[in-house]
Amino acid sequence: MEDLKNRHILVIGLGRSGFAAARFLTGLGAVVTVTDMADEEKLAPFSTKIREMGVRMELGEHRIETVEGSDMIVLSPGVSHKTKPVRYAFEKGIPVLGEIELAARFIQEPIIAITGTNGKTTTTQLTAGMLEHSGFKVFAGGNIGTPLIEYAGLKEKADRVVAEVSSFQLDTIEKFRPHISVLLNVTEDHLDRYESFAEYAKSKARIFINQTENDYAVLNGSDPSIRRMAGKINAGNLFFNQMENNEKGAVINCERIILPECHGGKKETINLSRTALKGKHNHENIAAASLAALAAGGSIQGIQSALDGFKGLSHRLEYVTTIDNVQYFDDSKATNVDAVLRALEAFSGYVILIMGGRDKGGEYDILKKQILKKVRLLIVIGEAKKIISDAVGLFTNTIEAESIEEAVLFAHKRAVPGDSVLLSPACASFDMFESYAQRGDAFCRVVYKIQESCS
Ligand code: UMA
Repeated sequence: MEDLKNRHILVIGLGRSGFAAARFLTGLGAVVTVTDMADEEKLAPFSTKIREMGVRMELGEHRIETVEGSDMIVLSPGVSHKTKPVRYAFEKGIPVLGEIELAARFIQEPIIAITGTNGKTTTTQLTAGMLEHSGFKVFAGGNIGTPLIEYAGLKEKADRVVAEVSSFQLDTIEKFRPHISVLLNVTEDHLDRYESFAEYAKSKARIFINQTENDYAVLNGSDPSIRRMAGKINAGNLFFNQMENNEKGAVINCERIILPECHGGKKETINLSRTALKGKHNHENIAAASLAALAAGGSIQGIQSALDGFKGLSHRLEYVTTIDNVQYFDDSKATNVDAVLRALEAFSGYVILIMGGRDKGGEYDILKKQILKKVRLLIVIGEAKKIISDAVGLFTNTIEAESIEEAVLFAHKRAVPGDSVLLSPACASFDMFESYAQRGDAFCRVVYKIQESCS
C-alpha cells in the first residue's frame, strides 16, 4: 500500500469500523477527518475518543466540500456506496475504499473470507476454532464484530486471518483477495438496500473477483444462485451439499461428513454425532468450515476436536430452557425469511412461532409449507405484524402481540407439553430494539421470569 502519511483521508461513518479505521490511519500519520450523519451525543463513546485523538469530526451531515478536499474516502459498511457523497467521490475520481479493502492492503497473512446470507458467524467461529485446534494462531474478525482493520494495526501477527464478510463490505472492495473464500448460501435479504435479489447476489459474488487458480472457493453446490456463479470463478472450487460429475468437495451423510483428499492426503471423515449444532443448515455450515479449514492447512484431528467442543452461538437457534415440558429457543439472529425456514426445518414437533420486527422486503410465502405443517400458533409483533399475517397468517392460527413480553406470555399460555416456543423474527430488530441481541435477551428474560413464577 502506498504511503498514507500526510494524506487527507475522510472516514464516513463513526461506528466500530469508522473508529478503528480512523485510529489506524492516524497511526500512519494521515490527516484524518471523520464524518457521520448522527450527532456527537449519539456517537459517544467513539466521538469522545476521536476528539481525544485530535481527529477532526464533521457531524450531522456529510459535506460535499469535505469530500472534495480529500485524497481518499474510507467507507463504513453501514454507509451505502450509492449515497450522494460517495457517488460524488466516484465521479471526481477520488479513491473510495471500504474498511475491509483498506485492512486487506495491510495484511500479508492468508485470509479465509466467509460470506452468505445465513450461517456466516457460526461458520467463521467454527473455521477459526478448527484452525486453532490444528495449531495455528488465528485472528477472527470482520462483520462478526471486530473490524478487520483492527488486525492490520496489531503488532503481533496471526498465521491465518478468518473474516466474516457481508455484502455491504464486498460492495467496496477493489483488490481484496481471500486465499479461501466461502459462499454458504444466497437468499433474499437486505432488499431495503439493494434494488433486487440479483443485485444482492452480484454483491456476494464479488468475494471471488480477485481470486486466482492458487486460491480456493468453498461453495454450496445446491444453491441455484451459487451454481450460476461457479463457472466464472478462477479459484479451485470445493463444493458441499451437492456435487456434479468430477467436482471435488464434502459429502454430508447423516451422522458424518466425508472430506476430499487435500494436500496429498486421503479422504477423511468427520463425525457429527457429538456436535451441539442442530439442523441441516448447521451441517452445511460444518461442511463449509471443514473444507475451508482443510484448504487452509488444518488437520482432521483439529477439525474434529473444534467441532466437538463448539457450543453454538447466542441468539442462533439457541436453546434457552424448558418449562412444563415446553422447550424455548432464541433465534433472534434470524433477521431474514430464509433463516426462519431453516430454523423451522430443524424441528420435528409442533412450534409456537414468534415473528416480526422491521420488515426487510423478503418474501414470507416460502414459509407456507413449514407453517402449515408445524406451527401451532403464529404470534406477530412489531412494524411487520400486518405484512406477515397477510402473507402467511392464513396457514395457521395467528395473533398479534404488542411487545415481546406479551408474545412470550401468549406462547406460554397456548403451548402444550412437547411443543417448542421459537423466537425467529425474519425481520430486523430496530423498530423495538437496538440490536437482535437486545431482542433475544429480552425474550430470554421473559422466559426465565415465567420459569421462576412456575417453580
Ligand atoms: N452513517 C452515516 N451515513 C450514512 C449511514 C450511516 O454517517 O449514510 C453512520 C451512522 O450514523 C452510524 C455509522 O454510520 O454512526 C454506523 O456505521 P456501520 O453501520 O458501518 O456500523 P459499524 O459499527 O461500523 O458496524 C459495521 C457492521 N455494520 C453493518 O454492516 C450495518 C457490523 O455488522 C460489523 O460487525 C462491524 O462493522 C465490524 O466489521 C453488523 C451487521 O448488522 C453486525 N451487519 C449486517 C448483517 O450481518 O446482516 C451486514
